[in-house]
Amino acid sequence: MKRRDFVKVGALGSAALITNSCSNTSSSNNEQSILLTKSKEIKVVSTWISGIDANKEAFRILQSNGSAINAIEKGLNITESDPENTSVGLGGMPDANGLVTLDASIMDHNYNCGSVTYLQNIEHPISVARKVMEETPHVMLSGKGAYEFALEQGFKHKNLLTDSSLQKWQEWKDKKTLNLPIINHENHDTIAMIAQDENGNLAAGCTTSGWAYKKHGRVGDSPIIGAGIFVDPEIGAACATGLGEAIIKICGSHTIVEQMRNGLSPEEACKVAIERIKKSSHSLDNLQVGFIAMNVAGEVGSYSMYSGFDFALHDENRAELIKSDYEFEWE
Ligand code: SD4
Repeated sequence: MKRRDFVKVGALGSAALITNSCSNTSSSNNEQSILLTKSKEIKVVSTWISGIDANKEAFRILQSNGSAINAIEKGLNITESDPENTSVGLGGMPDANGLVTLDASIMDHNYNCGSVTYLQNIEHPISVARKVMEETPHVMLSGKGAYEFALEQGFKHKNLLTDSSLQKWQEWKDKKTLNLPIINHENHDTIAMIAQDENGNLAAGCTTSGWAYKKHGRVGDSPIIGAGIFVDPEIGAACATGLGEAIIKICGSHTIVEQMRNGLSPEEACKVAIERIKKSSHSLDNLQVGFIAMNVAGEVGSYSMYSGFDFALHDENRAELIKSDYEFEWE
């Protein structure tokens, strides 16, 4: 190696090594990349208050030597079955046509990933996404094909539209002006999660019914690898919640991981992505986006466009909801 620079990383002060293109460690390694020491402390973070219960289940799995990918799937299944969460699975708000259409994605520490979009009548889209990852040569299945695949894999057809969601949709439809509701902290609580297991491996996942009353056929960021979630085995992982259109435009989660590769802390990296959304969006009015990130050293962080975003953290010492730093005060 011709050049070595040692830097400190974040609060954990983990030693990190920056290599450059002169490095002779690998002929294919032409990029600058921070090398972080993997933490072996199990940990889960996820978006919004629903993350508390989901984290609990994910952490239970990690504690019994489970893998990060199992923790993600089983943790997110909890939120998918919760009829009180109106942005995910059962009880999720329908699209403009009154149909509950679901998006989900999952990714492990080996770049394996799977996702489903526009999936209907299946309670656990995250588990179908995992099947896509493990049982097919594909990354993404959509709509009818995703549904048929789910049935083939043994998932059961289920009506996910609860009386309460149906009633709200009916009231919305009965209004003369069919405005889309604002995506702010009051009307969305999509869950995205990152877990680290005892081997230091990371995995991430996201599951949602998307933007309430969205145009029929609309797909958000959540099932798009690089936008809704991303995991790099040597660097870390990131996930998104909020207005998917703004997140897709900047490949939000991938952007964050690349910023961490350059040596930024998870929070600094999330902030860069929010700044990029500021540049790339025509209007920031009511444009809420929240990112969470974790690097392989176990350091976590978040950042959102507006106040009101929080994330749940569960490790050996605590299970708590943490308020995210943000760009603008929500008025
Ligand atoms: C979407 N990102 O479909 C999702 C919405 C969301 O909490 O996060 N809601 O655009």
